[in-house]
Order: sequence, then C-alpha cells, then structure tokens
Amino acid sequence: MTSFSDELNERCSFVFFAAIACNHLADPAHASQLCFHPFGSDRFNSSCLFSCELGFRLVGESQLFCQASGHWSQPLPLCQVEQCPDLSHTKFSGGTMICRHPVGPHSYNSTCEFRCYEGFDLIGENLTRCDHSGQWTASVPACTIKKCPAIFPPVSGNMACVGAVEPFSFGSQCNFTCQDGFYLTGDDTLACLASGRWSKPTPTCTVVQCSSIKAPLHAHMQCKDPVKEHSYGSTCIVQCEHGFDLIGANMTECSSHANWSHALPNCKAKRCNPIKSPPHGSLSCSDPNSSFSFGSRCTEKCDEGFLLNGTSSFECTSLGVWSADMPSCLAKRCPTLNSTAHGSLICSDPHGNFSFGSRCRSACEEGFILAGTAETECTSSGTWSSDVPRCLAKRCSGLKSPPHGSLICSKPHGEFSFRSRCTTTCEEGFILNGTAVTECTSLGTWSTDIPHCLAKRCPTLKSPPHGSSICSKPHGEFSFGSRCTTTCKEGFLLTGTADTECTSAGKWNEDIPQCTAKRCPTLKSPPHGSLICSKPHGEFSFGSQCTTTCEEGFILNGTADTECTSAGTWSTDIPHCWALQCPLLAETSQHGTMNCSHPNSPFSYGSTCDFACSEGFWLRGTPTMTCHTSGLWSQNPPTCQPVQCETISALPSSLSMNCSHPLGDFSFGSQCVFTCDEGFSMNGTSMLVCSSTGFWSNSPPSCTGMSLGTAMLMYTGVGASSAVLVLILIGLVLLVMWQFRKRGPPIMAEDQAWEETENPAFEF
Ligand SMILES: *[C@@H]1O[C@H](CO)[C@@H](O)[C@H](O)[C@H]1NC(C)=O
Ligand SMILES: *[C@@H]1O[C@H](CO)[C@@H](O)[C@H](O)[C@H]1NC(C)=O
Ligand SMILES: *[C@@H]1O[C@H](CO)[C@@H](O)[C@H](O)[C@H]1NC(C)=O
Ligand SMILES: *[C@@H]1O[C@H](CO)[C@@H](O)[C@H](O)[C@H]1NC(C)=O
Ligand SMILES: CC(=O)N[C@H]1CO[C@H](CO)[C@@H](O)[C@@H]1O
Repeated sequence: MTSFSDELNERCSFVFFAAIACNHLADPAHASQLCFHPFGSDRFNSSCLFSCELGFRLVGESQLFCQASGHWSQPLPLCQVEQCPDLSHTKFSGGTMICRHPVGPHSYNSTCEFRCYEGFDLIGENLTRCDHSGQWTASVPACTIKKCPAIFPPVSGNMACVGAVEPFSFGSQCNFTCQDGFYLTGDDTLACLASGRWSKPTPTCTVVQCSSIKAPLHAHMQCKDPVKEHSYGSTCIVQCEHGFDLIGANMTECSSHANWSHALPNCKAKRCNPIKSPPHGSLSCSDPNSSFSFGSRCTEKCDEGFLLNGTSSFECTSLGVWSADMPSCLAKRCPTLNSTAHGSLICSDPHGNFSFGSRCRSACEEGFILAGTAETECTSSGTWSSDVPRCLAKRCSGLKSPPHGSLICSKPHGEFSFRSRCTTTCEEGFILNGTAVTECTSLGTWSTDIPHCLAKRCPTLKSPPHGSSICSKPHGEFSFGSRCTTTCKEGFLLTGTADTECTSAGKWNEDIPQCTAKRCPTLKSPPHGSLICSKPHGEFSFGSQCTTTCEEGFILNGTADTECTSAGTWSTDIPHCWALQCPLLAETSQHGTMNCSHPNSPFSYGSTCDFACSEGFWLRGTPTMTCHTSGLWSQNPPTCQPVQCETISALPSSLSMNCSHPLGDFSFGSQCVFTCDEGFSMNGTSMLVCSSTGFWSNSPPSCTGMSLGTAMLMYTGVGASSAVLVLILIGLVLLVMWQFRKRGPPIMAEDQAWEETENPAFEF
C-alpha cells in the first residue's frame, strides 16, 4: 500500500495529483514524536504525537494533523522544564552557596552546594538538588561560629579583647600589656583561631633585667635589689682604691628600659707626665694600670749603636711623678774615613760625623771602577762595615797584536786599562787597515777595533802570451810575499826572470818575463840553393818551416823541408845542393896529364878538364872536357898516342937489325940494334933510338965492304931529309891551331880533322 502510495505520489507530482504536503516538523527540545504518515511523510492525514522527557512539562497540544489546507492542525508544542523555588534570596550566612543550573535557573537537575567559612561549622546537608517534580531534595543548612577556651590577664599585666560576636569565639583578639619595669614574655596579641584554639599560649610579664655588672678594676661596688639582682629598681654604688681616681658617676640604677642610669665609673690610676723615649732609644714600660700611671715601671734601652746616658729604669709613684729623669742615647763613633785615590767619599751622618749610622758612599772618577763595596756603614759596634774600597782603572779586554803587526800600549793605570793607548804598527810589507791608535775609554771598551795588517798589494799580473804564471799567495793574491813563477809553453823560451816576487813596497821585483819562441840556428841558403821560411813566431824560431830548392844543375841531397822544433833545433839539416855528377875520370893516364878545375865538386856540373900528353905522345881528341847540366861530359876523353918514328925497312943484306918496341912498332921508345954480317965493318952507330920528337937518334949504320949497299943507303938518306922539312911545316900549323882553340869553342870540323888524320908528325 505504502509503496503504491509512494508510487502514486511520485506519479502525481509529475501530473499534479500529489497529496497535500505540510512542512516538515522539527523535533522540539526535550521531546519525542511518534508520527503516522498514511500518504507519505508530512502529507495530508499525517499525524504526530509529542511527549516530553523526565523533568519537562508539555505546553500545547500533544497531537498534530496535517490538514488538507497544507497546515498542521496545531502549532508545534513545547517541553518546559520543571521549576524549583529560587534559593538565591534564601538566607545563608557564614558560608558560601554555589549553584549549578545545567538545564535552567533553579530548574530540574539544578544543584546547590553549601560551604561554611573557616571558623564556622555546617549544620545540615551540604548539597540540595531540584528533582523532576520541582522540589529541592534538602533544605538550606546553617553555619555556627567556633568558640575558644576562656583566658585571663597575667600577673603585673593587663588584657583587652575585641572584635568578636561572642567573647572568646573565632575572630576574638586579646591584647596583653605589662606594667612599667616588666616586659611581656610571649606574644602580646592572641587570636581565637578557626580551629577553636588560641593562636599562642597566654603571655606572662617578667621584670626588666639590666645587664649584669661587676665592680670596675681597682674599685668596690655595693648594690640594693628590690625585685631581683640587677633588675628594674636595683641601685649600685662604686668606690675606688688608693692611688686611683674615680671618673664618672659613683652611682647607677636599673631603669624600666633595662638600662643602667649611668655607666659604671672608671678607677684610673694617677697619671705621671707622659714620656717619650729619647731619640735612638726605646722605652719599654710595664703598665699594670694604664700607661704612664701609678705603678708603671719604664726601662729605657738605647738602640744598637747608641750608648745610654743616665738612669735606665724609673717608675710612676702614687703621687703621679716619675722617680727619675729621662736618660738620653748618644751614637757610637767610628774612625774618621778618607777618600781613596781616584775616588770621592760622600757621607750621610744622621747622628754626627762618622758615627753610628753614618753611611759613606765611595764613588770613583770616570774610568775607574770600585773594587769592593761602595757603601760602608758605621755599625753599632763602632766599626765600619767594610773598608773604603779602592778605585781601579776600568779594564778593557786584552788586546793581541794583529797578525803581521805589533801592538805597543801605554799603561797609565795598568795594562789594557782606562787611558791605555795602543798603537798598532804593521810589519814591512803590510799596511794598516783601520785606525792605528785605540784607547781604552772610560766605559772599559776600546775606542776602535784593533786594525788589521793587510799585505800590500802588487799590481795584478797576467800570464804572458804562450806562458802561464803560478802565484803563491801567503797573504792574499798578488800581495806582499806572493811569488809568481812563469813557465813557457813547449817551444818557447823565457825571456827575463821566471820568478818575481811582490816586495814589501807593493811592487814586483821583476818584470813579468816574456815567452819568446825558441830560436833555431840561423839558416843560410846552401850554395846553389835558395831557402824560403815561414815565421809564425819570428824568423828561424819555433814553428818556422824552411824549404830548400836548388839551382839548375844542382840536386838536393837531403830533405827539402826542415822545421824549427821545440828544442830549438832543426828537424833535419839543411840539405846540400850537390852539383850533378859526371862520370869520374882517372886522375892520371899512362902517358898524359889531366888538369881539372872543379868549381863545385870533383867531376860534377861545372867541372872542366884539360888534357895534355907526355913528351913523346900526341893528344888524340879534344883536349878540354866540360861537365854539363845533364851530368854528362861534353865528349869522350882524348887519348895520348906515342909519336911514330920512321919504319926502318929494306936493310942491306949485310946489316941485320934487332928492334924492341915497348910502345908500338917504331914508335917513341923503340930501340933498334944493328949488326953487320961478318966481313963487314960498321960505318955509323949500331943502336938507334926513336926519340920523343919522332926522330931516330941516328941514321942507321952501314956496313962497308959492299958498294951496292952503300948506294941504297944514300938514297934513303936523301928521302929522309925532305921528310923532315914537311914535318916542320905541319908542326907550325899545329901551333897556330892550339892558340886559336884557347880563344874559342872547339871546332868540330877541325876535331874531326884531327881524328881523321893521324898525327902528321908520325906520317912519314
Ligand atoms: C538530569 O539528571 C539525570 C541524572 O543526573 C540525567 O540522567 C538526566 O539526563 C538529566 N536531564 C536533563 C534534561 O539534563
Ligand atoms: C893547370 O892549369 C892551370 C891553368 O889552366 C895552371 O895554372 C896550372 O899550373 C896547371 N897545372 C899543371 C900541373 O900543369
Ligand atoms: C936481339 O937482341 C936481344 C938482346 O938484346 C937478344 O936477346 C936477341 O937474341 C937478339 N936477336 C938476334 C936475332 O940476334
Ligand atoms: C964512311 O962513310 C962516310 C960517308 O958516309 C965516308 O965519308 C967515309 O969515307 C966512309 N969510311 C970508310 C972507311 O969508308
Ligand atoms: C481519505 C482518508 O483516509 N480520510 C480520513 C482522514 O482521517 C479522518 C479521521 O481520522 C477520517 O475520517 C477520514 O476518512
């Protein structure tokens, strides 16, 4: 049905046929509704029944219908809370009421809590609640005040209580006071507390107590005490002993303020004049009472170094006067001091010249130093603490002569001491570098450093060309004492002195030497040669090379080149220019002589040889030969031929001949011995000799006895004389030719002629 209705409604809403709708009903507070909806929720004929929670009352209709007009039949009902009587005006004194209203003022479920103030007690329930019927569960309670025990005023005191509803109840305050001369012991105010007790115990009144007093020194005291000893009202009287004066009041009373009315008096011993220790002394007093008063005993003691003059001990009498006068202290004296040499003395004399306490200070002049203690003091024993010191000249450091120098010092106040002057001098060859003179100053230092002695410098040396110098340097390079030795390279000779030394004058004692090339012996061109030399270091000197060349016709014998060696000699000898050699010629021929001239060497280029034949010989060939540049003779040497005598033939029969021919047939030297046959006598010489002139020594002999023979011999004689004439003619021609040859070159034609033709002399 419902589903159908809903379906219908939905359809109607679309087709404007829906049931009338009322507005939706809200749930009223504290209410519950029960609704019935025949045509859908909150539509026509829907009905709702309302009911309230516990503690609430419904106001209005409990049931509502949704009418056809679209309105609910009744306005929406309300749930009103149940009210209790208002307690806020109810009387509740002596405490506080705290109410809570969870729902509404003084309504259902409202609670009120009651609390009493301190000092009050709650009578009744402390909580009441408003129930659902509008009734408080309990009536309002009451608060009653607490009471303390009764109290009473103390002895010699009073009590006054105020501020309470009832006497001695919570809040009561009681004040306590004491009479004059008494004081409250405890609190002067008591309060009744909320607990019903008094805040403190009840106080009491105690008599005022003055401080306890005793009789002052050197006094007697008597007291009267009406209440208690030395309490309020007590009086005391004081009296001093003999020799003492009372200072202050002699009576005192204890007042109500716990004070004595007067301070206790003093009993002061009678005073003597106050005394002071004399200078340099000390006073020690025993003061049984007070200083410089009756009974004081004083002893004066002088300070160390001082002597007492008077009585040392005295006392203050009961009459207030000293038993003796004050002594005095005099300083002890020390011996008089004098200042030392080079010094001065300044003394402070607090107690007189050279007396105890005098301090003397010695000072030295400038440059002097105190040996000892500067200050001396006159001690308490009357002696000086130390002797007056001496003034010693300040010492400078010890000086030493510098190397190669000597030091001479003056010592006016001791060696190397103040004012010492040291003068440095240098050895010969050394020069001073610095200040020569230094002085020991007053500060004990030298005015300048000791100077150095530097070796004198010579000019710097340079090795010569082709040489090297080595120098020793005993005192520095090229300085005094340096020795330089120069050596030359191989092939060079030292010119000058090899060693030189730097003298003390700063000069070299010798010039640096030179290295000159070694000289070889001067060379000369060999005869018939020429020499060309190079001279790298001078003519004919080390390194020179010479080359020899020979003239024409001469040949070099040896090495052409020679060199001047480092030893100064030539590597080889100069070669010779030998003339070209022609073949040697025998010095002597058997029958001739040779006269040669050798301008160069025997039988060499330039040699000429003249030939001559011995007597009895004639020269065959050219008499002079010359050696040519080719090494050959101009021609073959000539020969000496023996002179030919006439051949002896056709002897007569009676004559026989025995000839010897040592050189040739019928030549110079031939001998012929003739003998005649028996029966015949010889007319003439038996022996004929061929002379050097080509003639027989005699005519051959004849043998007489036979006429024919004689006739023949005659004929032979005529022929011989004509031949002699021809020979003389030829000899003349030869002489002319000899002369001519001496003046001119040989004429081959003539030579030829000579060679071809036999000596005419021998031509018979
Ligand atoms: C009243 O108090 C009771 C108990 O304390 C509680 O259950 C109830 O809900 C209260 N009602 C309202 C309306 O506060
Ligand atoms: C050789 O000849 C020279 C001149 O030509 C002459 O002076 C000399 O005496 C001659 N000597 C001899 C031994 O004939
Ligand atoms: C010739 O003479 C020599 C000595 O002179 C002699 O020995 C020789 O027998 C002689 N001859 C004749 C043939 O007589
Ligand atoms: C010897 O010869 C010479 C002449 O030749 C002559 O005169 C002389 O008479 C001769 N004597 C003899 C004895 O014949
Ligand atoms: C249409 C319908 O159901 N109407 C009813 C509404 O409620 C009243 C009273 O309860 C009825 O009498 C109607 O019949």
